[in-house]
Amino acid sequence: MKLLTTLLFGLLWQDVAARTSKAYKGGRGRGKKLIHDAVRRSSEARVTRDDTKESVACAEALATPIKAPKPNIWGQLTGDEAASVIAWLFAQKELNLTVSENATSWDNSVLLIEALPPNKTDALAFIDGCKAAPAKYAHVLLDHRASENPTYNDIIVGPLPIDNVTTTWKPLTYPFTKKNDGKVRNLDADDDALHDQWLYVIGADVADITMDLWGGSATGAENDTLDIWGIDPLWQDDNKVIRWDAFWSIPEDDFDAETLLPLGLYVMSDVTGRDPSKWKLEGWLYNDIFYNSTEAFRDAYFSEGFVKNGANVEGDWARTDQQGPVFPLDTAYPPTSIAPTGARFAVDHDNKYVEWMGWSFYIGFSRDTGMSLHDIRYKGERILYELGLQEALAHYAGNDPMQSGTAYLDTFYGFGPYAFELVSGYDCPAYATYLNTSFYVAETTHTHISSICLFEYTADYPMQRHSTSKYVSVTKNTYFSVRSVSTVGNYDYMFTYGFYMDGSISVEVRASGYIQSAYFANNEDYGFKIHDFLSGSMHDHVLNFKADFDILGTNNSVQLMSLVPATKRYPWSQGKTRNTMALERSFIESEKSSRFNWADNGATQVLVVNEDKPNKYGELRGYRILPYTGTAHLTVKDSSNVVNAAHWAEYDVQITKQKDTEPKSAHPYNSQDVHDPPVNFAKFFNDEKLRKEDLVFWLNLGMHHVPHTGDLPNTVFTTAHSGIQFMPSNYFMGDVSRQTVNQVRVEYGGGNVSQVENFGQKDQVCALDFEPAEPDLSEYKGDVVVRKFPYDPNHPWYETDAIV
Ligand SMILES: *[C@@H]1O[C@H](CO)[C@@H](O)[C@H](O)[C@H]1NC(C)=O
Ligand SMILES: *[C@@H]1O[C@H](CO)[C@@H](O)[C@H](O)[C@H]1NC(C)=O
Ligand SMILES: *[C@@H]1O[C@H](CO)[C@@H](O)[C@H](O)[C@H]1NC(C)=O
Ligand SMILES: *[C@@H]1O[C@H](CO)[C@@H](O)[C@H](O)[C@H]1NC(C)=O
Ligand SMILES: *[C@@H]1O[C@H](CO)[C@@H](O)[C@H](O)[C@H]1NC(C)=O
Ligand SMILES: *[C@@H]1O[C@H](CO)[C@@H](O)[C@H](O)[C@H]1NC(C)=O
Ligand SMILES: *[C@@H]1O[C@H](CO)[C@@H](O)[C@H](O)[C@H]1NC(C)=O
Ligand SMILES: *[C@@H]1O[C@H](CO)[C@@H](O)[C@H](O)[C@H]1NC(C)=O
Ligand SMILES: *[C@@H]1O[C@H](CO)[C@@H](O)[C@H](O)[C@H]1NC(C)=O
Ligand SMILES: [Cu+2]
Repeated sequence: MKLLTTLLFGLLWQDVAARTSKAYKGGRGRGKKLIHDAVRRSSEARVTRDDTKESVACAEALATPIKAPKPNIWGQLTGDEAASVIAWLFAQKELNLTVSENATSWDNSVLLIEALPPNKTDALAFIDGCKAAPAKYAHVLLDHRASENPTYNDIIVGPLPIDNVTTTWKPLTYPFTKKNDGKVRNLDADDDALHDQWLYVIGADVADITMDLWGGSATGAENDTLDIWGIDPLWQDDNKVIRWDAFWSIPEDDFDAETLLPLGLYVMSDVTGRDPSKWKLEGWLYNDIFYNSTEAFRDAYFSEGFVKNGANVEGDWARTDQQGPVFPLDTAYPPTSIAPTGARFAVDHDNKYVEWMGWSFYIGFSRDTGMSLHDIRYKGERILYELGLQEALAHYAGNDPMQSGTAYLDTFYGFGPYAFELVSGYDCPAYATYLNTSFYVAETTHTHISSICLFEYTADYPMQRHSTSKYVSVTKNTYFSVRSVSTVGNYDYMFTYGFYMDGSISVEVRASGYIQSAYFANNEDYGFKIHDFLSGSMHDHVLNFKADFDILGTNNSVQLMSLVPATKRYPWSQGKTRNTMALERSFIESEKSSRFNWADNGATQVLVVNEDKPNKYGELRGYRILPYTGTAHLTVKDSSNVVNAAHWAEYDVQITKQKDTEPKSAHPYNSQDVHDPPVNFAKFFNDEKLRKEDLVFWLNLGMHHVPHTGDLPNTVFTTAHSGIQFMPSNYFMGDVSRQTVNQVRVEYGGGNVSQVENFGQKDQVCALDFEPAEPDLSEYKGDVVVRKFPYDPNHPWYETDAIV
């Protein structure tokens, strides 16, 4: 059904009538001002309008096309560039590459081709100066498996465009702390053998037990009702590679509930080396009893007195569809935000460049971390050179080896490939402007249509207000959001960057999706019991963000300003002391003291300032960094799982001197060598001076998540969220949101309004076609895939699964 509602845009003013405290009883508006009234009753639009206004159709909600001032140097490779790099790589005989579709676990293949981000040094000369754009290089990741010692090899290929004379490749090492040959060992090289020759063989071996316990088996057969998978990262101590795997029920329908269906049986194996015939089964754990062989486990199982626990089985409790009686009125359409006069921002789609109300920025995208923002400026003055996710850790704990051994470092899976198409009207308002993202997989480029959304939104609270007996002044809080969602396995992470009219920026992450739960037995100290045999396994989500501030240039300092209790005697205090408070200021001098947590009671302001450019009052212009919806760093000390692979997770705030050799706090394969990972963040801290330097803030968002019954079937975004704000601190000479016309001042007195000042806001009438608010979701697509080798750009196809 198409519902046509006529809305009058002008002064939203009817609420004034409700102001009883000011004894207002007057008429509604004066002459030129319109009254907005779009109340709908009994499905009949009842509209009050000024008949002199012509009703025209509301504008298309598309962003104004613009041209970015400079090309996006943080953008992706074009399809042709990726195709030329892959063709060139296959021509380099020494790389000994096999096309992915024909590669076995003993062949070398190409895992990734993407643009290598430029060094900041070169980038600044281009974006701030008149130097040419930095030379473009491809970052290539090879899966080197034709070896007893398989490795992932990072190499750099370029400069682009490819030509057969000047193009070279060499190991990529400068962005990593491990200064070897750009290689990290690959513990997953024998993934196929692991399932076919190891886990399913074990599953078949104990099929008598699993049939008896749960009426199913995990043997790799079509009729399996059980699954076996385990810890990540693998145990890597004493030069061995040890895995613990758990048995899980496979859901009977399409709901992705497997992580809610643990069965409480765990098997340990030594999978060191590439020869599955040399792998060893090290034991079994059931109900907190360890058995050192399958034989010992079977003997115990079939002996008298063996305690068998129940199974977690799927049901409506694990399904997300609507359940229970429908609430009265819930089938009526809920209030919906619209953009009646179209998008009020401008976008260069090709360059992923955005301008809105004084703000501008470029959007980058990578396989590891998804979207990132670059060269964020307000009125042409850069505030951040780079803002983006670095890594996400989900560190579990439990009495059992599965939960105790789980500490996902999610860039291993990648946020880019899992940033799927957003659901219009649900993930983002239906009027949002969308961008596509692309990434490379196995000689193809996949495009996820509409996987980044851009939109304005008017908050449910104003930016500013004040009232007196003579006037009321209030300003709308309309902000700009950039959003994407990555579904990494069982979890959905929603990332939102917000830009506000007062010059502040927000970084927010929310989590939904299925929790990874634990079998309940003996896990009381690690979670709530949330279903018959289920524990909501405790875990810390820690998400590291890089914020490379440039406050009025790159010579920046970190000032700490603390509110402290004080006892003071003043000339006027009559000889007595007064218990009061005062400010204490200091600077962080070096990397010796640049890792810390948010102060208790929020008592310390963390300010990034430019000491050389005070304002006219002598105060340092800068930005304050503050948490606003709770953040988290890792509770675990010296984690046995991640060892040196996630030192970035240890503090809330960590500040380093910017270096081209330290562009990222993590590497997607840190989990493959946790003792000696490619990027060991702790090595960034070498006492360098931080006064008047180019600074990078590594900030952690996160949640200490102890799932309760309300996390079933899915965790909800309302409470699983974390955020940080960057707010101007003496940066501007006043609140810059005063520039917006989207405010009103109503003068009144004696019961009459004498003036309604609306500052020239758009005073417009248009007819809203309601249909766009409920977009046609039958147009939702899977991946758009274009093969790059052999390359035929005219042959894309659609694929909805198995993207990595
Ligand atoms: C894979 O191998 C088959 C058989 O050798 C060959 O015909 C095919 O072209 C190969 N695939 C690619 C993409 O090269
Ligand atoms: C090249 O790779 C193949 C497997 O694809 C392997 O059998 C061969 O030994 C490799 N050659 C060299 C020189 O490494
Ligand atoms: C980036 O900077 C590093 C460190 O100075 C240097 O080794 C590297 O060659 C530079 N990369 C490019 C692409 O210029
Ligand atoms: C490079 O050489 C290959 C094979 O020798 C050829 O197919 C290709 O067209 C050449 N590329 C360029 C850019 O010259
Ligand atoms: C699966 O099928 C095989 C062969 O048909 C049968 O032996 C086995 O019992 C079945 N397993 C289950 C769990 O039904
Ligand atoms: C397993 O445990 C039994 C009894 O505790 C012991 O006798 C045996 O040597 C152990 N076997 C292995 C392989 O460790
Ligand atoms: C997104 O991709 C689709 C399919 O390839 C294409 O039709 C559309 O033009 C792209 N949108 C943008 C903004 O590039
Ligand atoms: C930044 O500071 C350095 C010395 O620390 C100085 O040489 C340089 O000129 C300063 N840059 C600016 C833009 O003020
Ligand atoms: C308010 O308006 C009423 C009706 O126009 C008028 O009688 C009254 O004097 C006005 N009061 C003031 C304080 O202006
Ligand atoms: Cu969680």
